[in-house]
Amino acid sequence: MTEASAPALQQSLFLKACRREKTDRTPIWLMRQAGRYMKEYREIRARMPFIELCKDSDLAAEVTVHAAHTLGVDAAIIFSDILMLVEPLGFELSYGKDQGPRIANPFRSSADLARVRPVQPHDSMSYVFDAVRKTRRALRENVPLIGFAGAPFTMASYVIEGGGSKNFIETKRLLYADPAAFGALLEKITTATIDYVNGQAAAGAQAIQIFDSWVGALSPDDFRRHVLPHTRRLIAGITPGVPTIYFGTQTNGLFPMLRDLGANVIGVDWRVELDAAWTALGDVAIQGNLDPVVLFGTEAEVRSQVRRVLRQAGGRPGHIFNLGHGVLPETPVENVLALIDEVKGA
Ligand code: 1CP
Repeated sequence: MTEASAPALQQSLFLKACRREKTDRTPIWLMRQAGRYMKEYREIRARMPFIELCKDSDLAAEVTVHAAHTLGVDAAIIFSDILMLVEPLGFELSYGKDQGPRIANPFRSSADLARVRPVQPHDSMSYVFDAVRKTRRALRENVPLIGFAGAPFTMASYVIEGGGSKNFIETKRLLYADPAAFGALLEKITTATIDYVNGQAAAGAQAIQIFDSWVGALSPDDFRRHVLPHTRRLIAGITPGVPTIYFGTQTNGLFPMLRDLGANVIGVDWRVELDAAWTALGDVAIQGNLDPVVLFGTEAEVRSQVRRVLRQAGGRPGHIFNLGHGVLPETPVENVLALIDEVKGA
């Protein structure tokens, strides 16, 4: 039997919820559960740059497993970054101290298409597959491992802007001025991403999350015409039987279209009531949706907001508790532990 099909894993709370089966309690994990809010992570990062840490499969596995086991969450996520895939695509990636990602040679026009390379993930991303194998081996047998990648639009926004963005002016400028070049870029990213996430599943990841963190910047019409077909192709290309989570923020206006993506689980942020989101999204599992900034409040407030989210889920099968976006760097660890304790005790 392959590890991925081991009964303890397949009967885990998280994978049952992905399949919308009834569970004894609501499973929980947290986006960015391994990161700067943890002392042990800051100590490792003091010794080495972020990209080096991602490429050291032993340390990457250790960071994932340490976070999952100390928090006692119901799933672990590979320690990496959505932007790592841009390197083999032909972009020069760096992370400044306490800054987000920077790309030195951004994509700005159709002339740049020629330098976007096809990716052979088994060569260029083998360090991630090694990390998946090592992490899977070290995790408890009932804790599923989530592999991940960025969605085509969110990835394109980084390579076009050259980093994070507020208004996505360069991204939209290209989309409106040369939709064919924009489409060709998304096509190349999508093809590379399919092979990349399937490689993670083959190495031992039990589920795949697609991060579309910035998709909420698009109008519904632009999303439908220029982005949705690529995202749907990505999800359709994921190995059958591997549950897929599609996560975005500020996606309320896109809900009717997200039903067509083919994902098993949709992640929603706190800008929408969980029960309203579920009604709009229909027959899917739902992941979310506590505001990560609630964790900066009192413990009593954290616990009361957890109960509110659980009330909204209303005991429907297929709720995976999570934040509406990642844990922020300055978050008090005690409140993260209180959050998890409240979900588990409910
Ligand atoms: O130590 C450091 O200084 C680096 C901080 C850091 C970390 C811990 C970055 C830089 N990435 C990560 C890890 C990471 N990134 C994980 C694995 C850890 C876990 O979840 O436990 C994952 C799943 C990601 C995914 C990721 N990277 C997303 C999607 C999720 C989200 O938060 O929206 C995005 C948008 C990124 C880009 C990125 N990488 C790093 C930063 C600070 C950012 C965001 C920058 C921006 O605002 O544009």
